[in-house]
Amino acid sequence: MPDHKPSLKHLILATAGHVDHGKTALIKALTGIDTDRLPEEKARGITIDLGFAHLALPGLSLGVIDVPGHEDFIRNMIAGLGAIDLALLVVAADDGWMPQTEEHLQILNYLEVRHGVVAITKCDLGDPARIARDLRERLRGTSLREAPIVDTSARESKGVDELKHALALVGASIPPAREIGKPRLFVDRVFTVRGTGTVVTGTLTGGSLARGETVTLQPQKLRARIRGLQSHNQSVEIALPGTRTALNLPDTDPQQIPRGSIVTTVTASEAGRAVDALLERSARITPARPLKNGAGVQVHYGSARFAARVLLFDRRELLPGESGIARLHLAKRAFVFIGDRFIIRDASGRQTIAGGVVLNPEAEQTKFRSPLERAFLEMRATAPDDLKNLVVTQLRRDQVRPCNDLLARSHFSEQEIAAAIDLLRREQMAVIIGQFVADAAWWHALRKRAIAAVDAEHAAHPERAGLDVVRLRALLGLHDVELEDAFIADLCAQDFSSAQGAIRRRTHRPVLPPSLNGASAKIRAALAAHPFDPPPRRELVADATAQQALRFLSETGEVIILGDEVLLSADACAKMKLLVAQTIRERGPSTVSELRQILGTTRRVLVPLLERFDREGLTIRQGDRRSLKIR
Ligand SMILES: Nc1nc2c(ncn2[C@@H]2O[C@H](COP(=O)(O)OP(=O)(O)O)[C@@H](O)[C@H]2O)c(=O)[nH]1
Ligand SMILES: [Mg+2]
Repeated sequence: MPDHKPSLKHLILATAGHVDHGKTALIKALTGIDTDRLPEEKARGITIDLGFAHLALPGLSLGVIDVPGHEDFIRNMIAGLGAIDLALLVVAADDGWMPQTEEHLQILNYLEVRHGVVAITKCDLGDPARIARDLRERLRGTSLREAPIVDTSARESKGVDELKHALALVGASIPPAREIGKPRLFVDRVFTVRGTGTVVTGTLTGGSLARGETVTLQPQKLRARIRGLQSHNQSVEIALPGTRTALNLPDTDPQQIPRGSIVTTVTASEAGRAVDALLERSARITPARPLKNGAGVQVHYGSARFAARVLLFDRRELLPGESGIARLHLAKRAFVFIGDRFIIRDASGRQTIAGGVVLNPEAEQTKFRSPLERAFLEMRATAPDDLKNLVVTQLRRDQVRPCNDLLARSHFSEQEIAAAIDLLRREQMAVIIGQFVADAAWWHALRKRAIAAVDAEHAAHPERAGLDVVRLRALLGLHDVELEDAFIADLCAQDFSSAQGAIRRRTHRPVLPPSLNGASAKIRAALAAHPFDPPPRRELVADATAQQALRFLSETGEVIILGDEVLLSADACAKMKLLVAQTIRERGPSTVSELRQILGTTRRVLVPLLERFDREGLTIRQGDRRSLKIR
């Protein structure tokens, strides 16, 4: 078993450089592994597809990806770079800087590969000092500007130890692979092993994968179970981020898992066909053709390639040296995260024309050129890797989101996101309400609106309990019952309360407006005159004014409404309750008719009243008799 000692750092290294400059030979000299394994590669003597090796250095485990240098196979080259930590840029002493040296460097730059070592190869054939001077010049201003340069000759086995030393040194300065609980394996090979079934290999980032775990293959949304894993050709229980990993997915069909698929446990959202991004064009691109709005391109993302159309946000073309916001309409669905880097090549796949970083992976749901979206994208583009900026922009645009869904597809763990939300809460830029997080300014404005509506209701109808909760919900316009509930609970946490379907200020006491005094006095008098057998409701409440008075008396609890026909004073109701309980206790289970005689009332009143007592749990009906429910 390979050790997964915490002290051992796992990183992925990829080669880069022009064809025939000795990349494959150098990897063999470093690792002892010949990465050109295809028969065609052997026959032609060039690398066509990705090759893989492993290099163990003190404290460092390097997964090695050897890429093809030939321009015909750039797409395979980029597929290997989806998630690498450092580059080994190779330049032959006898050949110097060549077109794919330049193109590969631009690609590394776009992908923000900041760490690397430069090897001058075939030093037995040329003058490395002259090449080194040229290299320093060419690397100026690029992500590899500070990379050490090492002279090597695979033919004469020279410089290999120096190269290992340089790699160890650079490797030591790279932070360990991030474990954010969001593993993604970018599939670059799929094959079937007799007796084992389907195996996929790729570079694992963002989290670990374990044996027995259920994973999703994206974008095809296939579910699969991991039966076995290998890291660097050894069986393991858990594969760690930053390692080359093979997964045995026995129940899947290899035909359904093309290169470019992503194996993940992240289920928070779906793959989509539109992505908003910040595009950047290197000033070094020659010939300096513009990238036109609406152009068809190839997008290389992870180990996948997509045909796509580029919509520039606010310009007609993007020139070398410029950057701008764009929407990519993809020919097939992609599962991308905010902050992911990608490469854009022209439609015919001859030239690398731009790089980009994802600002919004769920662009399908948004209108590209709305002012809101514009503000969102422009602000996000200023710092696409800054978590606080991501949270702030998301909340400004969406106003409110379930906490667990916010930035689910980003390079940050749930804990990091929760901490960022909490920081914003303390800075009073965000509020947390139950399971939701909201933009503070928006939330306070909504609260203000709700409070104004409650106050207006109190002013207009002092006799009522408060603002009907159904009306309040409609007024909020949140279109989400859980969120409405959270809002109301938050409102009722202080100063407000909710009862009988109404929201009111806690200080609000319903008072009868003078205009209803007469009507309510009449109802009270009529109920008091015959407390146990009052006149029917329709006689007591004959008009709209009486109706309002009744509503008030009922909300204050003074009058009890029994169904559509009967009103009782609360006082009478309480007395009858005592009498019913007392009678049954003394005489045993009683019929309606017996109780009616003892109470001196009518069936019209007594039947709905007993039903109410049943509901309240005082009495229970057995046949035609009522007994007391024993609790
Ligand atoms: N003289 C000499 N030839 C080399 C050296 N390294 C590689 N080669 C040869 O250069 C050719 C291309 O090497 P290869 O590793 O396939 O280049 P790649 O296309 O960059 O992977 C092969 O014929 C190698 O034998 C070296 O250090 N010195
Ligand atoms: Mg090669």
